[in-house]
Amino acid sequence: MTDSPWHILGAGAIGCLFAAKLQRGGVPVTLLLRTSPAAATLPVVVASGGNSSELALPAAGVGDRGYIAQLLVTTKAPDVVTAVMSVSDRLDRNSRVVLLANGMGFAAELQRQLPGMDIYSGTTTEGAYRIGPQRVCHAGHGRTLVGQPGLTQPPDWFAPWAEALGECCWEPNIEQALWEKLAVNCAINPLTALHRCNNGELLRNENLADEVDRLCGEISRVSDAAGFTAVSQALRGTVNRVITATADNRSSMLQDVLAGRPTEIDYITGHLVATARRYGVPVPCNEELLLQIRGLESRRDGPDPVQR
Ligand code: KPL
Repeated sequence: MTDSPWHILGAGAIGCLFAAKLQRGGVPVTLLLRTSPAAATLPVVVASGGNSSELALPAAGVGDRGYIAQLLVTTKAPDVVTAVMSVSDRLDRNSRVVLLANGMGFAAELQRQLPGMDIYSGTTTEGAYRIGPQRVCHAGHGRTLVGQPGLTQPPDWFAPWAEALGECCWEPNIEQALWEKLAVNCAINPLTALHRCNNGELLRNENLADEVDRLCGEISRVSDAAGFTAVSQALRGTVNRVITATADNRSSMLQDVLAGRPTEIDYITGHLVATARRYGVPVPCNEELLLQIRGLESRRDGPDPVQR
């Protein structure tokens, strides 16, 4: 089965970047596209640090037939469950599924819909964005963590991944790693989307910095209640470090809002608020942001004029 291709669902920037890295490292891949492609391979260009390389990546349609032994899902969070369910008749209990999307909540949702499925979760700080159809800019080299709750040692399939992807590690405590990323995203993404500012503004602007403080206080209390004390203790420092390292970036949520796309708010702040309710922890600032971003989404009428 380790020779079977990794089918990649979600041929956006991260999907194409991972497909290219895996194929270059000798791991077979197949991009799964919404409609069956005219040719068996798709040319994908990856630009990085002034150089660019083109690869011919095998491609197929989600509606095509054939067993899927290994599936990597790189869609946006709200699309994960629907995307996997669209190929569920091509999977069985021996298939392995790696979910690499921002936010939390979809893995549990999927496990409910596909009981017994071998699901892994990942989180990455690789930075990539699309510069055209099948053209990706690899903007920042990052680290990828993959794991499965309760599995301390990496399974056999993981070694070729780690080799092909470079900075890619097996994470025995993947739930904590996902929670830490969620906590950071809760503190940064909704505020930047609401105020339409780059990440760095959250430290430069005093009022926004105070808001980040309040959000971090609430997120830390939920983290403690949920048993992620290591995350809560370091949170404000971690958030400051991420804001500083990504000061000139637009958060993914701001990019979604500006492009008139649905955001990942329900799987970021929505997941935090649901967890807070389960533990009876008040999180009024996060609840307010959740409502405001949902409000922005309901008024969505296409791309922001500055983006057209
Ligand atoms: O993960 C991010 C995102 O934008 O989704 C951060 C770390 C906030 C960088 O922008």
